[in-house]
Amino acid sequence: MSNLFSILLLFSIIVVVLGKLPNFFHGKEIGNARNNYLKRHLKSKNLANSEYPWLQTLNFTQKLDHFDPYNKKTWNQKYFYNPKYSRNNSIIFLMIGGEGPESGHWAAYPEVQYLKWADEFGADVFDLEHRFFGDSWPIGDMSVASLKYLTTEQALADLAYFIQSMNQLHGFNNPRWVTFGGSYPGSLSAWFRQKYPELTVGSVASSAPVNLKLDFFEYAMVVEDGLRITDPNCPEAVRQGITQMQQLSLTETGRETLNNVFNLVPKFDKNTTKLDINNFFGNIFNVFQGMTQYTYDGQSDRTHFNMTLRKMCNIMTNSSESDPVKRVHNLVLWYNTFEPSSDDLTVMQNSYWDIIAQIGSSDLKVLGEDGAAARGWMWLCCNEIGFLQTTDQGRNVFGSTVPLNLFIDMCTDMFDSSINMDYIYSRNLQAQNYYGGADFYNASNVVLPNGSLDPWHALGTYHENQNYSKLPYLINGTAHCSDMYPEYDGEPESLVAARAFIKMNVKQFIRYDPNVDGPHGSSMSNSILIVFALLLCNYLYF
Ligand SMILES: *[C@@H]1O[C@H](CO)[C@@H](O)[C@H](O)[C@H]1NC(C)=O
Ligand SMILES: *[C@@H]1O[C@H](CO)[C@@H](O)[C@H](O)[C@H]1NC(C)=O
Ligand SMILES: *[C@@H]1O[C@H](CO)[C@@H](O)[C@H](O)[C@H]1NC(C)=O
Ligand SMILES: *[C@@H]1O[C@H](CO)[C@@H](O)[C@H](O)[C@H]1NC(C)=O
Ligand SMILES: *[C@@H]1O[C@H](CO)[C@@H](O)[C@H](O)[C@H]1NC(C)=O
Ligand SMILES: *[C@@H]1O[C@H](CO)[C@@H](O)[C@H](O)[C@H]1NC(C)=O
Ligand SMILES: *[C@@H]1O[C@H](CO)[C@@H](O)[C@H](O)[C@H]1NC(C)=O
Ligand SMILES: *[C@@H]1O[C@H](CO)[C@@H](O)[C@H](O)[C@H]1NC(C)=O
Ligand SMILES: CC(=O)N[C@H]1CO[C@H](CO)[C@@H](O)[C@@H]1O
Repeated sequence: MSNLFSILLLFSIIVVVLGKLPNFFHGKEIGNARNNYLKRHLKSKNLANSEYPWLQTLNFTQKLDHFDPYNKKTWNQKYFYNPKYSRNNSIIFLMIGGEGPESGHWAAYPEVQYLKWADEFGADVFDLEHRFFGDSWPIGDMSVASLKYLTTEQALADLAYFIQSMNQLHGFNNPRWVTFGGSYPGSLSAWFRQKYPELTVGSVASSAPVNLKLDFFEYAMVVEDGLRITDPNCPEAVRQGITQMQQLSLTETGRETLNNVFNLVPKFDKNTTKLDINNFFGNIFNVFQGMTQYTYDGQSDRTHFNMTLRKMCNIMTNSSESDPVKRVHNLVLWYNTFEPSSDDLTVMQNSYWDIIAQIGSSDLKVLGEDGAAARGWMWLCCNEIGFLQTTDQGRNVFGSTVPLNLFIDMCTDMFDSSINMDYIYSRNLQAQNYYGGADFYNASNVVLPNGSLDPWHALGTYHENQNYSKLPYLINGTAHCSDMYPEYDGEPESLVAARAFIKMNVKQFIRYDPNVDGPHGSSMSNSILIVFALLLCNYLYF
């Protein structure tokens, strides 16, 4: 573990201090290089190469548009290649990059679970960065016209073309690829098995939301479940705080109180609109999200001990603080010490329009690395996958403080007026129909682990079919992507069992079966199948 720590410490020196972006934005941590082990920061890429001399950082000539045969444009897609464990020239593991810069750690840090398995099974390892994130730019700006090329279908087709090309380049013999991914890349890993089954033998899709719900109010409900499991008095304590804050937000003097308690910058004033107030509650909800989503995770001491449901409930039920609103503020202060959103930890950034001014730009220089990642992620959500984390339906202790409208407005304000309610709804519906959602997701040889405390697990799929190894696995008492991280002392038994289950199935997937795999594998008819799949996409999508 000491190795992991030195990596974490190293990164704390190069923390990107964000101007106005919240530190936890829309279900995703932004720009905190210390912490985000899973989507390790771009800045680390050069360090990674000196840390892991065996790791190769390479470019792949990728197609711009897989669905237009007349479009011959190409671009450089970044990938990592780790041949350290390669013993077989046949078994290949692919880590799928997601909504942020991909770093070498996920291809090379030996304690990461799937890399331990790569070592054991002698696999070649690749890690492909997602288009429009990190260094992988099909087009050098993020205008709406350019972002039309940022879709899940293009990203899956990138993976397909990458796999086919690597098979040729490396001359893999009877290639048996297994894809891995966590969170949104977990969804891609699941969908890739569904859409391109002939290119892989199996997939692990960790904490994969495959239900593309636009209004993801269930997130808040799982947070509440987590509070209740932790301490039966905790949900009520949260409800008291939020309800009082909501009442305060309705009057001018009440808003003045909020200004003072939370040290808001900018302050609520006479010009404050409903949008500003929704945005404020969105920022408050972000803190509850950030404290829950990685609770007890193996990524660092911070998530083991400090950013946990337990800690959150201790603060929210603190009997030495009689004011429920101040308890919420204590929570914000606590969270800021681990996820600073500005230099002054006592300040709460509170401007909707500052966020829009940054993420609303299509210029990569204005956006910066973190702004670009946030914009790309928002685009995926607004344009296809939904996942908008509201509190406006179902039972939950957050009341209706974070309505869907906040995010619909955000989509329109960040992109343009064509990205409106109708557009967002219809694109989301198309995507849901295309992938099938939680109920109609279907593929063989796929393990779908989720954590019971992870709010994202509510969008997972749980229909099992052992006949063709569609294998959901709910891990009791863990959070987001917990199965992917290095082992740690005192981890729950359920996690140990989950990893063993995943590994056992990966082993099954890659098992060489001469009756099924001919001498040249099963890839003969691939190109025909792919052409067919592409036509289908064309038909459905463009
Ligand atoms: C990959 O291509 C980018 C430009 O798209 C370039 O900046 C970078 O240096 C290339 N990296 C390698 C390893 O060739
Ligand atoms: C590769 O692994 C398979 C089993 O997974 C084994 O049958 C085969 O002999 C191995 N090939 C080499 C070159 O090690
Ligand atoms: C409110 O908006 C008006 C018009 O934009 C502006 O003149 C005024 O200074 C604003 N008031 C405050 C307190 O910001
Ligand atoms: C987390 O909290 C523990 C005490 O509970 C403390 O010893 C440790 O330094 C903290 N770690 C981090 C990274 O904040
Ligand atoms: C409890 O509340 C008091 C008064 O606000 C504060 O000083 C203390 O840090 C709080 N403890 C926790 C665990 O939040
Ligand atoms: C689901 O996938 C399996 C394996 O590919 C296939 O045998 C089965 O027919 C599919 N079921 C449906 C309803 O599509
Ligand atoms: C699995 O296959 C068996 C035998 O073909 C069949 O009876 C059973 O219904 C199948 N189970 C599922 C979940 O499809
Ligand atoms: C999950 O774990 C908790 C505590 O470890 C235990 O009380 C509970 O019964 C478990 N739930 C299931 C479904 O196994
Ligand atoms: C099988 C299973 O555990 N399904 C659960 C998935 O998560 C939702 C939301 O928390 C639950 O309602 C399901 O029971």
